[in-house]
Amino acid sequence: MNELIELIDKKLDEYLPIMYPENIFKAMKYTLMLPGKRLRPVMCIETTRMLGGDINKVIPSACAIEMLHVQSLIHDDLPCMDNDDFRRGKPSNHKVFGEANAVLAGDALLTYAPQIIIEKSQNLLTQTQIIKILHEFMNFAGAYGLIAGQVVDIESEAGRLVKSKEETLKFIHLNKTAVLFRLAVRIGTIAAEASDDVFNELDSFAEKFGLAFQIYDDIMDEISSFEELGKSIGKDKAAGKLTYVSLYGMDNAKNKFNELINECYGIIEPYKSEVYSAILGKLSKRIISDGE
Ligand code: GRG
Repeated sequence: MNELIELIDKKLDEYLPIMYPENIFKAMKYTLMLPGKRLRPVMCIETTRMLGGDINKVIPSACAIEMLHVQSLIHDDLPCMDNDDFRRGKPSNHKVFGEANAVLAGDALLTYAPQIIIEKSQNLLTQTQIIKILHEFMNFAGAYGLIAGQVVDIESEAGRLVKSKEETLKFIHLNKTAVLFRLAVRIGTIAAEASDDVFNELDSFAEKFGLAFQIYDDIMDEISSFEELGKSIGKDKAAGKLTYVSLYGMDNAKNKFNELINECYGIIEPYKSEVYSAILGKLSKRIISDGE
């Protein structure tokens, strides 16, 4: 797992040389190179590996997913969105580079990510695979995915609910969080040329993982610390935000998290992946340790 993270860090650094005008590249690289968990690119690469594919073929796409994720973090922290001063243990992008540059750095990462997929996959993947991957990327990043999740999140914070609280929360979790895990696993599966059945099974795994991960994030916002998370905590509760914990209570949140993680284990077990076992184990251990 650590070797994979080192490989991803090296490639991200290599793919993004600093050029003129330096400020934009520095802003893009600042949040990108801070120590995130790299869960999405790790899951993308591990999916290809455990399906018998060549991991080198999927590294550019895995890095592109991290760029998209980082773009969403930079924009999410802006004063017009979640207004967070810290990210990955350091001042957030707009605090260091100013709001205009943070908006532009996010935009630049969002457009550079598919460019990397196209340029760096040319001799590794077929044209059909590249087009499929780009289609997945656009679909999940746009108004039918990540952006939809963020819009409904903002609307719900302002008390504007079109659907029930339960339906709204599920929509936000599926679109704001689960989509990027689904994107990672779907692209890993495309690169490994796996069957449709495997594709659908792992897609369902990624969706459950994404829902569990957002519940984990909601729980951590209440029980964790700035030192552990690298971002401000307790903000959701203070803002009266719609979260799994605020809607269903802490005990139910933990139960639902455990249920989803068990379902994830059930799907992934036959693939005998040490990396996936480590990821699932680490998340559940943290939640279990809270009750001790
Ligand atoms: C795609 C154009 C476009 C816009 C994005 C701002 C926005 C719209 C969406 C926000 C998405 C968001 C920030 C979701 C939160 C998901 C989440 C739990 C993030 C934390 O992920 P970790 O813990 O973070 O994996 P690290 O820093 O470890 O990578």
